Amino acid sequence: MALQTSALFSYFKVLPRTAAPLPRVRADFQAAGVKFKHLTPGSPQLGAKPATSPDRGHVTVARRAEKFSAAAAAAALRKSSQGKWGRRGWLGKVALGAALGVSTVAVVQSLHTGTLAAMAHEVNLNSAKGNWKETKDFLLNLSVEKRRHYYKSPKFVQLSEIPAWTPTAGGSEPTLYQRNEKLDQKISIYNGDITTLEIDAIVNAANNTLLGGGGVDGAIHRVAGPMLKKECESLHGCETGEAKITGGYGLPAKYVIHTVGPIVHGRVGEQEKTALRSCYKNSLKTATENAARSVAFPCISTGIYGYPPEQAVHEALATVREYLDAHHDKLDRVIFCVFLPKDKKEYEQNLPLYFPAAPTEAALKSKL
Ligand code: AR6
Repeated sequence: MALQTSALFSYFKVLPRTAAPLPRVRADFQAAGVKFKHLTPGSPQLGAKPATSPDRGHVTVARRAEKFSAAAAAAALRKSSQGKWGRRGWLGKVALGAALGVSTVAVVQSLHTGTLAAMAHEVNLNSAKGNWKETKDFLLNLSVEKRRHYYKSPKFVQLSEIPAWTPTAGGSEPTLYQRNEKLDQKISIYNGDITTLEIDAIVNAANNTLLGGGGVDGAIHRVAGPMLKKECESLHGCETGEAKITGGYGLPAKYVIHTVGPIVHGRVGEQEKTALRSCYKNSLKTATENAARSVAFPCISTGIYGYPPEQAVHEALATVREYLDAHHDKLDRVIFCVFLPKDKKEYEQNLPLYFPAAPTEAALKSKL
């Protein structure tokens, strides 16, 4: 941008001193649909009364430009953003901006916002038409404030509204893991709908096709919109225990990490346990590989796939604890998003085993 800005200034400097660029400028104006009759090398405003400074030319033209309506200027800028001027498009905008007395900063800004506005015009998250890659890139490059215009629902929950885990002293003995105060700040239980979370990534409990389904998968696809399915189609399914990432589209989350949990028929065996742990581990790995620092998990496999929630909670907590022990610098927050009251209870009861409080005096004494 610095380079572009200095190029803009050099272009300004040339304008009043030489006659050569003027026909080109005029052509640019005409191409933009602006009737700028007075802007000729021999006109009293420029050519016949040579400017002694770059400013003078700018000011004279600017005064004349007051006659132009804002609508004409907007139309000209719009035309320019359609690429009609090819590589010279931005120079044309600058010349036009100068002619209209617009500051260079404003012109440079218009280059940026004009492009975004043009893209925004094409983004329709309720339609499967359009290019998912372009839409995804567009949304990922927006600031969070700008991305909010595209959320399907006006209701969203910011990370700052979700409290970190506070271990309760005395309620966590005997524990399975060592106390680590830093990790407590990286863990939360959130009771509610995962599709409302404005964080880097939410995890989807999907199926092997990745083409949508019921439960949390259905909810995520509904809010994200049809572009999500289009991107999922390009992934060609997902093995049980693996994870794949897509954009979030109409969701407040930037990314969706799709994982496929094991289906449990009857008793939970080693295979199901390992597969469930892989879901959590591979989802976290996918998050960190994509610089997603806040991640929310639903209770994978515990709905339609029939994994008993009171057993699944241990695989979830152990895997997240072990991943955080090894990669705490890559993650700011891991949220266990519990939807049902019984899941909330399970997590509240079991979290102290994996993220324990400091031992109480009684516990310390009993060890002596
Ligand atoms: N937010 C958070 N959690 C939710 C939400 C929500 N909006 N909706 C449901 N849950 P399930 P699975 C909880 O059945 O067992 C789909 O058809 C729910 O209460 O969604 O892994 C897929 O396509 C439960 O605790 O996923 C697969 O075919 C948890 O999410 C299959 O279901 C998981 O329940 C996957 O089954």
